[in-house]
Amino acid sequence: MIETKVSRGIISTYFDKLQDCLELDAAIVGGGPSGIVAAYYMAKAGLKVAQFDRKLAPGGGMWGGAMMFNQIVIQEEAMHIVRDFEINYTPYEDGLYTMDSVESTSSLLYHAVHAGARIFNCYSVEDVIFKDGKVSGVVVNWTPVLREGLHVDPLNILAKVVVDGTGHDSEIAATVARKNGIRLATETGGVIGERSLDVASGEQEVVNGTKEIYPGLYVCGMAASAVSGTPRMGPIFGGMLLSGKKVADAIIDKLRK
Ligand code: 48F
Repeated sequence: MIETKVSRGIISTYFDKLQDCLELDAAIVGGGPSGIVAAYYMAKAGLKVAQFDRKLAPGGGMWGGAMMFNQIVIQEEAMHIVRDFEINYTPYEDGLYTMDSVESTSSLLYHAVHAGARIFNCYSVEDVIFKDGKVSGVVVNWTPVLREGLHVDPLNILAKVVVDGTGHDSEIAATVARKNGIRLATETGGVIGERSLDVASGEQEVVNGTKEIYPGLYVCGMAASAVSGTPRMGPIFGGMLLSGKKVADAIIDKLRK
C-alpha cells in the first residue's frame, strides 16, 4: 500500500542517513552562516561532516537581515565566498554589496547539502564527548524533548573535531569549560563574553578568533567573538563567511596531516 511505502521510505532512508553519521570527521554545532559555510567547504574537500541545529529551519540569524528588513551587507573581502555560493548581489558603495537575505541563506544551505554535508534540524547538542583529554564528539537530543523537560537520554556521535558555531552564546565552548575543569585557549582560560558593537574591529576579530580553542574543539562565527571577548558587528555578514571558510581550511589541513 502507498501509505506504508511512504512511511517506510522516510523511516529507512532517515535512519540510513543517521547511522552513516555516527562517526564523523567534523560535527558542526549550529546552523548559522559561519557553520554552513564551514560545512560546505569541508564536504567539498571530501570530509564526512554533519551539522546540527536546534531549530526547524537552520540558517541562524541570516534570514531576517536586520530588524527583519531582509537584506544583508557583505564587504569586498568576502565576495569570493558569495560567488562560490552563486548568490546574486548588488554593488552598493565603498566596497560594500547588498544581497537578499532569504536568497543568501537558502543558497548557503543548498550548496552545503549538495556538496555532501548532512544537516540535522531539530537536534540540540546538549554536551560533548570528552575522552583522553580531547573533545571527541557531540551528545544530541531532540529539541522538543529538551523544551518539554522530558527525562530522555540523548545519543552520542563521535567526531574527530567539533565546531562550536552556536552564535552569541558559544554554548559548546562554555559547556566544555564548565564541565571539565580545563582551560580554553583564551586570555582568561574561559569564555570571555562578547563586547558591544564595533563593525570594523568586530569583523576583523571574529576571523582572528576563529581557531582550535581546545584539542578537538574549534569555534567560528559569533561563538568565536564570544569566546575571545571581541565586539559584535551587527548585520554585516562578511566576517561570518570568512570565519566559516577559515575554520574549514584549518580542519581540512589538520585532518589531512
Ligand atoms: O547565531 P547564528 O546565526 O550563527 P553565526 O554563524 O552567525 C551570526 C549572525 O547570524 C549574526 C551576526 C553577524 O552579523 O551577529 O547574529 O555565528 O546561528 C547559530 C545557530 O546555532 C543554533 C541556533 O539555533 C542557530 O541557528 N544553536 C545554538 N545552540 C545550539 C544550536 C545547540 N546547543 N545545539 C544545536 N543548535
